[in-house]
Amino acid sequence: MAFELPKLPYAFDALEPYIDARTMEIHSTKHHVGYTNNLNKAIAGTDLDSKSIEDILTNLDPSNTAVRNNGGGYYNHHLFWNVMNPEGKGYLSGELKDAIIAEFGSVDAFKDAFAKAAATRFGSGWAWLCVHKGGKVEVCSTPNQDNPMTPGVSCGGFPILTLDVWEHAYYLKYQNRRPEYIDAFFNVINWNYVEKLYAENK
Ligand code: MN3
Repeated sequence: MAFELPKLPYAFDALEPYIDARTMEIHSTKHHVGYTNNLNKAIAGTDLDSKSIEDILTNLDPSNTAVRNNGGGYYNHHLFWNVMNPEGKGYLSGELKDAIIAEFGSVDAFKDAFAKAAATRFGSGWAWLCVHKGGKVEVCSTPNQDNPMTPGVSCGGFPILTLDVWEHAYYLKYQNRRPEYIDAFFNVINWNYVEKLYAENK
């Protein structure tokens, strides 16, 4: 059973001026399509063919680089599209806000920690906010397309917020200015969606 490309939940230009339309178009119709197609090729005819993407990433054989890179690419981008919203829908509130303040001391300190994780990830990768069973949250980053669900990566817990820091995610608009792209991201976070993932996975 092949994975289908998840549809972008808004128009290419919906995140302007923070993330430009051309980047969103190429990112979703070229990069995400590529990961999806290559994941399907990598699992075709294997026992992974009938598994969910969460199952595949949780039980990943790290030496299976085709599934590691493309399964991560498939899942990570789908999450990334959904944690963004044209109006920056909602604001950080409720039990997720409480958990963030418990861990970092303040919302601003959390933003600093997340921005630092994103800025200091050398080369290509992702910054994450994850939730552990019991409700504790963690900020971390992974290289390449690694996902926190996979045992042994430099992150733990269930991912509820993510930022793509591959150059293809920002180079057209921001060139080498990754910190500006990270700042812009905070304007388009869909906190309603992040809070829903927190509540479902804490
Ligand atoms: Mn990407």
